[in-house]
Amino acid sequence: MSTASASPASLASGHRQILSILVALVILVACVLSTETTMPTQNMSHKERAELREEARDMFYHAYHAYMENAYPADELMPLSCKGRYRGVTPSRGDMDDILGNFSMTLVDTLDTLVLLGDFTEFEHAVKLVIRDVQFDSDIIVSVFETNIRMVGGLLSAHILAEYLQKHADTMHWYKGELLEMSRELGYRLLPAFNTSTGIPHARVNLRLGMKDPQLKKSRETCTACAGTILLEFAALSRLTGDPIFEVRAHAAMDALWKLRHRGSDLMGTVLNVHSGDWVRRDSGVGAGIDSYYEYLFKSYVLLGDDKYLARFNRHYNAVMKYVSEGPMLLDVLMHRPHAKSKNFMDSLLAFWPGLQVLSGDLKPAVQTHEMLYQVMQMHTFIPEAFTVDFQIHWGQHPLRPEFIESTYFLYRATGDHHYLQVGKRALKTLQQYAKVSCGYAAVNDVRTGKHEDRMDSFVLSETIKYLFLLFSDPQDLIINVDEFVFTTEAHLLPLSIAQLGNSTFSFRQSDEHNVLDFMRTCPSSNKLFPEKVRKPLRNFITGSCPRTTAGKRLSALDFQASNADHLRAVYDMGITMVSVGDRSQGKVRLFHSFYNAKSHEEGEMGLQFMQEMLELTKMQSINQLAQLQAVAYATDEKAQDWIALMAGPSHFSPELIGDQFVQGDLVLAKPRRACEELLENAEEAKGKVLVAERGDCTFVNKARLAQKVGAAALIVCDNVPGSSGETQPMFAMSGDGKDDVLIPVVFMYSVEFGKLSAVMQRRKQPLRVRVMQMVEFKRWQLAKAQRQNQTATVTQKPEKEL
Ligand code: DMJ
Repeated sequence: MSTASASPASLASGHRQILSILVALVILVACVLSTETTMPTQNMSHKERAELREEARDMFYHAYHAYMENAYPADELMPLSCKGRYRGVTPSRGDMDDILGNFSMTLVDTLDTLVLLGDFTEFEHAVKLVIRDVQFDSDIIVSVFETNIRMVGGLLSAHILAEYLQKHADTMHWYKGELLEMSRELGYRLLPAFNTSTGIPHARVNLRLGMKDPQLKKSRETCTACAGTILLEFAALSRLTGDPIFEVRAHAAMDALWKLRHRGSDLMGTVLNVHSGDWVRRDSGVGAGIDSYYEYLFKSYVLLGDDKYLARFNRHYNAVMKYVSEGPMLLDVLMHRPHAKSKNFMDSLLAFWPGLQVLSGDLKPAVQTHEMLYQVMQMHTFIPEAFTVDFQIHWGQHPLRPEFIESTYFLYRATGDHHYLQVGKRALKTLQQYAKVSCGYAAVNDVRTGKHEDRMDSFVLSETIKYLFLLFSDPQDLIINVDEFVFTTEAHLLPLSIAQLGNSTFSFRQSDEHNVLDFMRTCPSSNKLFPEKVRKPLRNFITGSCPRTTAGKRLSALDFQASNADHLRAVYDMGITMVSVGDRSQGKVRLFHSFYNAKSHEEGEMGLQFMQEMLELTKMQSINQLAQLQAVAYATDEKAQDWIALMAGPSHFSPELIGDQFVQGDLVLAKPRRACEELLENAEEAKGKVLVAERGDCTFVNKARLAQKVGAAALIVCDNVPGSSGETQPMFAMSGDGKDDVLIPVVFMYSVEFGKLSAVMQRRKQPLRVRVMQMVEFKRWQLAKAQRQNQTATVTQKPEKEL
């Protein structure tokens, strides 16, 4: 491909592929380096396991009591201020608050964990509180997905367990199905969201007004996971109440989603228009925006016994394994161009995937991806919200999510390998050391600094600690047999016996074009697989512990996959060694080639060619990186003759400044500086200017929306980690939330670079005027200027010479 003639899109995708190959090379070396310190898998004694179980129990009570004593009836505990978070009262965090409905979410979400812990007294007390205090008739817009998984799921599971205790523990005889009635009422309040031409529900609904809330008039977009994570709860709701409407609506939404798959690739995008059914974001992976859609396809089959869902799951699963999965990594591609990677980072939500793979019987890739995630965790203490393919931090937040522990639990259950107990122990101790505060557990704002955030999501109690407790419990320690239940995406328990309640509304085996058997993957059986054998090659690439299975034509740099043990061995045989450079934690490597190390002269020649190709690819990678790098430039003199540019990172959610486009304006610092409120104090001043907001407290895109609302020409988000710099840290692109409503350019600056700008700003008496543009364009501009100056100098010198 000639770079000069390629279109920008194909160029970008080509570069992305190359980039992923290169960074993949780095990642596996990083695995090797970082696992040198990995503890060997030791069997865990029964005593230690029991101690860890009790520690998980203590963790639960520490968080639960902190919430109950300081926050209840609020939805969430704010662990740093040690008080409750109420919608409409606590300062808004923007869209993130759609999760809150002033319905005591944390308590509802936690009810079934109390039963698993065997604390019937507290469960009974908590159920009474919920019945007494929780109501839904509020003029509040909530997320349909979150309300369903946390509230409807929490109420249903608690109802089922309350009846179970009545039967098996001779307690709670006063209970008459009140929680089920509450979940029915809440279900009804969510139903207006399903009135769309496709049947795919809106993302948000007003609990009191349904879709009649004027703020919802423009509601169009939702994510695939949001629309596709309804069926388990709604089917249970219908079957337990005898009211078919919920299940009918949820099946219809699933059917509509299925029709939207790309017929060529069988992949789904992440954001769509609920009315037209058009895709808004065609990125396709297994993490944010789509995760639990796949989970619910598979679990709907398990819970309801409808094999059309298994067939659908298998179709998608095959597509994911074909296009998205790359060795242990899972990288987004475009659903309509699945050979092109669309991102070079992964998000922490995809950590649920190995757990789902275990349930579906594909253990080997589950072990691999889990191992990769474990490497990331060891490198950064917690798994950051997003990390690049070479394990660098893309987004450093960690809200104490459960997914990695959930997968650890399922892998342990499937394999019995004590490695997973050791992993769980490390996760537990990390939470204790870095997230525990006097009032609960606090989310980590940035895994690099360990700084806390005033946030404890309800899933910490309903999932994170629950899965830890389950991991360290033997079946006989538990009051219920968890194997008789399906865990929803929020880890609520729905009994398999729900299938027996049947569904009178329509036939389950409706016409479906797919034969399940056509899509069954052949996969290793969990009985025969020893996970250690799968994990080990990921740690021992360089020592070449894997036998080389294929011989044949030369491996080219373009085909090279660092996740492929044969490729690494081939590279080694060609006389190429990899040596780590700089800080080991960055996992950077340099390649060296020598004929002396090659297995044969012929392979030495191949190695030389491989090195040349690698060099070419590296050059292209830096061109690509340069193309994405943004610049914040300012003039150093009054006449604006000389300019300096400071590097900045782009964003995924704002328009790209292409070619010689730039935005110019005076710099204005946001007040308050993090720009997370409804409005800025200095909104007037910010109009038409380049606004600066500090990173933190709310999402990048929320800051951007606020900047746009006050009429700023552009936004610079500056880092909140002192001393961070683009010189020492990889530049990244800020992620958004899938909506395309930000129309002003938004760039990110690390602290050192912004510090320079801020120093100039303070020195100047006049406001500092800056230009936001592409770095490559800035360089071109400067070059052209220098050439012009040279020419002028030559022209003015010429006559003198002639004289
Ligand atoms: C939970 O609410 C659920 O697991 C959901 O499916 C994904 N996000 C959170 C936990 O990270």
